[in-house]
Amino acid sequence: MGMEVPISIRIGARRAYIVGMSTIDDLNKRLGIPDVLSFDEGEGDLPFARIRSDRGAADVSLYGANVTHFKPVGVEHPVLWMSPEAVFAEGKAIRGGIPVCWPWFGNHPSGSPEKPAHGVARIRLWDVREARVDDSGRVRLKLAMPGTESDLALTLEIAVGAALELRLTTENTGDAPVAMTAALHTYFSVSEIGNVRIKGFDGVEYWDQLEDNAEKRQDGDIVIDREVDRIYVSTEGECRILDAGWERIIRVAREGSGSAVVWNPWIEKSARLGDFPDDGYPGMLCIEAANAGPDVVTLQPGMRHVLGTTISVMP
Ligand code: TA6
Repeated sequence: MGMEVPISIRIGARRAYIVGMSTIDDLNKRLGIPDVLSFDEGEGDLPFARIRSDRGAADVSLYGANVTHFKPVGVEHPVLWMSPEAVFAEGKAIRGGIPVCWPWFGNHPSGSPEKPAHGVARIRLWDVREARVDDSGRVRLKLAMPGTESDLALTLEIAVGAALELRLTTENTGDAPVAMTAALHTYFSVSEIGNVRIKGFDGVEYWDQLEDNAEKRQDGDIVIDREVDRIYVSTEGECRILDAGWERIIRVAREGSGSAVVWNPWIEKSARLGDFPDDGYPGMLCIEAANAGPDVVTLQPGMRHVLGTTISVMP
């Protein structure tokens, strides 16, 4: 399939998005839940789901299936970071929240300009398949990326309560094995990067993407005092972001993820990114549940793979 362009129509001066042949009004009629879930046109007139459960709030851009906002009830600061210079427009990845990197992480192995960095999922308009409140009071959305890429079909399940859960399911709909890499590219909001330590990777090997993937080993907690762009390999466990400035610990659990990416662009790279403010890097940190680097998933025909992450805040 070629790159899908979101289906939208212009109504007068406004642009209306047809999400899986549903307008925003259709979505609200079909899937809206009073006081809990509604759909609207948000930044860039893109379609958004707004979730307000009694234990947490979240926003989801249907363009890119990006959870752009998450804040548990009782937590003072939002958990996810969004660049103030993020561009919300077709063809551009949203700089912040949780971009879905799929079905390749980083640059495409072919290097073809037809294949955008971090894949196609984050620049497609997704359909909404299901919306419900589960027995534990969590609001659950199921989104589906239209079409396939290399015979791979993709859905994302999002659950919002005191914790945020994402499960990205890839299915091989073809008749040949397909190799893929992926990441839930989570941008976390932190008080100040100098106040932060990351626990959970002590002794773990990583590929340093700033040194041609040189293989190194983590000694103790991760402290960010320069540009960091690392793929931690053969690691499945949870990690914790200790933020002394906001006196909180963000817990990041992963499922179906054999690797984790840790990134902060620091000064020079931030300056090179047009949608990233020069003074933005001290307030953010990416820790990504991934299948990246050597952690390639090969899906046999008919097989499914789930890549998941659960994000929560501990006092
Ligand atoms: O996850 C880290 C990384 O691969 C970095 O190398 C940097 O490129 C970042 O992703 C953001 O990529 P993007 O294509 O969203 O600018």
